[in-house]
Amino acid sequence: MQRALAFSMPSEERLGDGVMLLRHFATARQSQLIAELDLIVSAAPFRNMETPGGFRMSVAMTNCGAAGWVTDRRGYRYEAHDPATGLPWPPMPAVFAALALEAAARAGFDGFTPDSCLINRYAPGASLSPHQDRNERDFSQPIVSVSLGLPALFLFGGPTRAERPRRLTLEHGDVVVWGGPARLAFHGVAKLADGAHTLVGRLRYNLTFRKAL
Ligand code: MD6
Ligand code: FE
Repeated sequence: MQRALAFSMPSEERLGDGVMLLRHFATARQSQLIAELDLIVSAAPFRNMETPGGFRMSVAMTNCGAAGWVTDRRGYRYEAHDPATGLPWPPMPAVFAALALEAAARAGFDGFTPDSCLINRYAPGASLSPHQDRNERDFSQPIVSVSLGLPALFLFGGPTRAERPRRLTLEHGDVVVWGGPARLAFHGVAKLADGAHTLVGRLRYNLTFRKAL
């Protein structure tokens, strides 16, 4: 008799110019990724940051790597130090950097060496309103996004807010790479539905790798 597969088979889907969805690409590394995530969070705890407009974000965030994305009343930017502790952000684990490099290469972006990984934590009800990622210096570098835990509805639009976004369900282990002509596409995450993931519990994590500096 054939043994059950431990993970769904990875598959690749080009969603448009510069956008690639790598289903289950991160699943085989899930235990290492979560172990490293727990270490990062013990040094740089999740926090709900404030937007420049004074709203508290429903998504909790932390970072690793040389540069961490932050927001407060003074604006959005990258910082070398965690404002909550005054310490440098924890270093990027090798398994994170390798995953991002390999995923970017699958999408046609060779030599991706991220210096920043923003870690988002969604509890049921949390959401991220549509935005562009434009605090990085070099838009020729792609972004690699890794989803862990509960599935989320990802809204992926165009270069302005006017385009109707396409709706993608991102599941545990899925990786999205985007760059080139899609680098400044608007995108957001709908309110997370409640559920339970066997490894992660009632949460979704998203790791977003960028070359910020
Ligand atoms: C998230 N992701 O999936 C939020 N940005 O939780 C992002 O904002 C994002 O997934 C740029 C590129 C890929 C992303
Ligand atoms: Fe984003």
